[in-house]
Amino acid sequence: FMKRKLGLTSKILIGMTLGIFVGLILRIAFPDSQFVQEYITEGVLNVIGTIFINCLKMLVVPMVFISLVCGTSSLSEPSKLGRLGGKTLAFYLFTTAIALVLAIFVAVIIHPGSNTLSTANLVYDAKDAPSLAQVIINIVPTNPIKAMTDGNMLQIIIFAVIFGFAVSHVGDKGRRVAAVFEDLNDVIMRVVTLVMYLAPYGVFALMGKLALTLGLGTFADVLKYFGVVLGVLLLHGFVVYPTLLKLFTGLNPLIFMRKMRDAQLFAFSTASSNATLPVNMETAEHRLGVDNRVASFTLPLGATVNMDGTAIMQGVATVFIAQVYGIHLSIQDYFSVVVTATLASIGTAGVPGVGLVMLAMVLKQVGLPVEGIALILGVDRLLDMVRTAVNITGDSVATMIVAKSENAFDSETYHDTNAGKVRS
Ligand code: DAS
Repeated sequence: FMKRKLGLTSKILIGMTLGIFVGLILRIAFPDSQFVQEYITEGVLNVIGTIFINCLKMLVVPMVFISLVCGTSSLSEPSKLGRLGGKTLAFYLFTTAIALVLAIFVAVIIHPGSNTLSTANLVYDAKDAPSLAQVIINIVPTNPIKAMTDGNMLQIIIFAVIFGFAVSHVGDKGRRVAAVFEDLNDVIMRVVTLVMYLAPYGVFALMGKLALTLGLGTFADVLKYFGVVLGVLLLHGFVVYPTLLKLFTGLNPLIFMRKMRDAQLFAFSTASSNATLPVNMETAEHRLGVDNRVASFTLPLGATVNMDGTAIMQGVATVFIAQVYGIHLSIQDYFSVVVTATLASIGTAGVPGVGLVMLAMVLKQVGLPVEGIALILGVDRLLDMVRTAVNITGDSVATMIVAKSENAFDSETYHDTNAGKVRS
């Protein structure tokens, strides 16, 4: 039974549960053991978990470049590319703004931040985030190969789109080049499914290490903050997204949510949109029926510019910190939080903890003390995992809506429960 029937999702969930269980047992049995710390937490678990994440990250640059060249070379008219880009960006900004308004509204109503929290001697060194002008200038790579070695996603996307567009404008030669990229795309997607076999083991190690290192003490005083962020994340992920999908495509959102489970579990375990991108693309194209020419564009772009989950954390954190410091925020302040957080999410890549870097930028914008971030650091890792799952789900919802509007969507694949299932 174990061999044949268990799908990847169940194996990942078993890996996750076992990891947490083993981690907690070790933590209780050997509370301050140097051996456990050195050879288990930082040893075996750290090695397996990091190798698993690196296997995923290893795929991101080649897969995004190859798949984008494939996708854009099949979009012959420039107007199509423009329309696709415009629709995608508009929808990303729209859902991020909804997420922020929802977050701020709930945080103001529930009022998680009370003045009882001590704000004495808090320290947080904020890394400077790039200015908006710098972000826009940085989008064009001066050296595409360097952009690839640096993993600069926006620069890789721009270069691949221009290169792919040029491929579709050199006649027969272009068709031969496009055919090569189609084959390479199949190969890279096969590598993705091979890496997915590692998931149960990788997730076991990641959860085990987390259970061994997470300080539960900090939860007490910021439990309300944690609860509000988690609540809005779940609301956005399980209510807003299914509603938008139903509204804009008429499709049954339950099928979407079920098929997105693997990608969401990857995002939760890795806390990295970038690392989850290969799985999200494989899901979109092979299980949800989205055509490569849309998914290859909207998902890499979304992994970088669309972070609804992160925006929710930023909205709640801003209100929470203002409440703890007893600082009143005006409607204008809230509005500038929405604008700053939406724009901040554009310039940063989908890697663990990037949400906090952007939060510092948002707090500075409304004149709140940045060291207030020190209050929420302790619970940020767990929230990062949940908000990353929301981030990539948001990318897929927008992809489905854009694909359907561009007739680049195969309804049969979407309704086929076994389409593209990874059989291990
Ligand atoms: N972990 C980031 C991501 O990959 C989100 C965040 O840090 O808020 O999407």
